[in-house]
Amino acid sequence: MIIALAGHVDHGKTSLIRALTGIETDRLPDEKQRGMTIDLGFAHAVLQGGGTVGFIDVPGHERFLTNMLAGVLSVDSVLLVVAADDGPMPQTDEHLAILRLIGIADVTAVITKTDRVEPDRVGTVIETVRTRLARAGYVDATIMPVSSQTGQGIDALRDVLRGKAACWRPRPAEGGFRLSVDRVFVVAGTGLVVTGTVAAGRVGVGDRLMVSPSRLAVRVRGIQRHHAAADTAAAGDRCALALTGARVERGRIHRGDWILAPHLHAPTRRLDVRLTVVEDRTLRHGSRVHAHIGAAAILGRVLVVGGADLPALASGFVNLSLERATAVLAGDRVVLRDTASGRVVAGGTVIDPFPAERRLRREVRMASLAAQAQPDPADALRALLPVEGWIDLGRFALARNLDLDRVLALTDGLGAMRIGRATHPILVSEATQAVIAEWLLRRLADWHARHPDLPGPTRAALLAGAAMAPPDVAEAVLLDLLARGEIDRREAILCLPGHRPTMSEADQAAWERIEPSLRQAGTRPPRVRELAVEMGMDLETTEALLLRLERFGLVMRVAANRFFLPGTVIELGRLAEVLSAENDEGGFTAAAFNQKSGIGRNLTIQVVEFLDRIGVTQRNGELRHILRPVTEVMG
Ligand SMILES: Nc1nc2c(ncn2[C@@H]2O[C@H](COP(=O)(O)OP(=O)(O)O)[C@@H](O)[C@H]2O)c(=O)[nH]1
Ligand SMILES: [Mg+2]
Repeated sequence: MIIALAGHVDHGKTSLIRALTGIETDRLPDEKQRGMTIDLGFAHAVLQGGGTVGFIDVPGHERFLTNMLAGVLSVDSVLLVVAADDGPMPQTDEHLAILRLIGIADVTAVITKTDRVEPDRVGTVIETVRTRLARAGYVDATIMPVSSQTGQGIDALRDVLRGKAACWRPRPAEGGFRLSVDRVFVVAGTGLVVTGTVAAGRVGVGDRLMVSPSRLAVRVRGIQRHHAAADTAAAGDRCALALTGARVERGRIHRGDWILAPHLHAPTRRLDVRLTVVEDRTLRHGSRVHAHIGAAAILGRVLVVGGADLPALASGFVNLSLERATAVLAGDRVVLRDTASGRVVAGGTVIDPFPAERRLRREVRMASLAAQAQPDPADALRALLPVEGWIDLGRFALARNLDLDRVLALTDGLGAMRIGRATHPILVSEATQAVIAEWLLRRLADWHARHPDLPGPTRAALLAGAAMAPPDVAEAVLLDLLARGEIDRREAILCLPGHRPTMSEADQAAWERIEPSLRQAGTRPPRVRELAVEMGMDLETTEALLLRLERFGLVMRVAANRFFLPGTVIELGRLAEVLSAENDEGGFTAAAFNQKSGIGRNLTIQVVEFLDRIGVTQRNGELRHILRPVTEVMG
């Protein structure tokens, strides 16, 4: 169990940890000299009767609020320290507000320095603190008076902590490993070490992980939990990881970086969050903020969904755009500080780390965010589907650090279709699928109507302009239509089943002039160039026309510069069959073919090679043999 401390500067946080654990957490020379905590400190106590509690000491001074946030954002339990002589002070209130905003479940108040005041005063402070805790929602919080100086109350506090540790349910170690780095240092003989509280999953010695957003590949060489070597660490543990890797060195890993299972590396700069504004402040639409996420503080800009400022104590959805990408996921805590005053303005959790770029009506966007804000993934899917119409399941799984298989299983009872590639499944509501399918079929029919002489559009041409859904969703619906035979595919071309191209009137008219000319020329049809002159057209137009006619099966391109009527090809194929039958060896030579056909040597070569190509004949040295009757090949 990891407990962070919070409270005003000089109220005795560091002394309390020393009294509980014997460990001095102010370790920087500056901290020792000034007697003030500047950066995070860590200590642990083995409790009598088993269990270890780790403590995160944080600075109380407002100048070091960033460090305080890095300490409390990752824990689920906090000791709020209030000195009996001062009573609650500004940072007491600020810290308490932060705990409430980020949803710290468990808060215990400790009244310190009781040796310095009269017992009456202790009672008064306890009552004041009780009122403030209740106002922040911590109605039943335990309040313990102690003196770190005399040790009074420390044992009783230890008992309270032991009770907590005994019934503490650590976060389930589900999902991929995540840890936000709060310290980086080099240990002689060990190398680079990072520390942090494990946000999810588990890690073992030898694991290959990734530093995000830098995408640095690392391997875990060693793990320490509570200052002792360990083989694994899991969600809720504080641990130190010794990392190795080709490019691992000090300046490459920083506080606020994430150490992740490699598949979770998906840094993002835009995220949707749900925030609550602190008392007496307003979260302004468009304002610049320091966003505290994990152990990082990143500059960013607030866009309140709906565009209006969020007043004090209001909750609402906000789109945050950050200056640096970070590997946040849904459920991660966020605290915003005003850049001008440095004060905390709002806090809450990430709802969607990967909001889509599309524009949605405000009500739809609100409904979508409300659906995604449901913590249970099955509830979220069920609520989201009718609002969005489709859900990218891979992204949904990633956003919540869930196995894709688990998410797929959750979709079973939803009465929606799963389409798309296995690696990129998309859940589409029946209504949305019907809308997209209808659009695709109508567009394809329109295309056929506009281009009756063409077999059909390419996939890209058909999908272009499908604006009601992202391209991958429309494509997934298309794949489904292909699988169900509602659309046919010929090579790269799509068409409605039964679509036969029909010739344009102009081509029809041209064909009526070309056909007699080819027929008259018999087995020696004119070259394309000659035909062009005859028709009074230029060469290019003639060639394009002949290629279109070929698609309708009216002519065949036997040589680069010559098109034949199919009937003529059959006639010449029969000739080859006759020659073969006459020959003792069952084959014929090109010379024999030339002699019999009288079409000339050059054209003979072109014709017999064409017959080879279409599979009528097969060449064996000088001789050619019949493979299949020409009428069968021409079918
Ligand atoms: N008399 C007395 N002094 C205390 C007690 N706790 C802390 N102090 C003193 O208060 C000052 C600030 O304590 P420190 O632990 O550094 O406070 P922090 O800023 O909250 O970490 C130090 O001089 C401590 O010795 C206590 O219970 N009794
Ligand atoms: Mg301190």
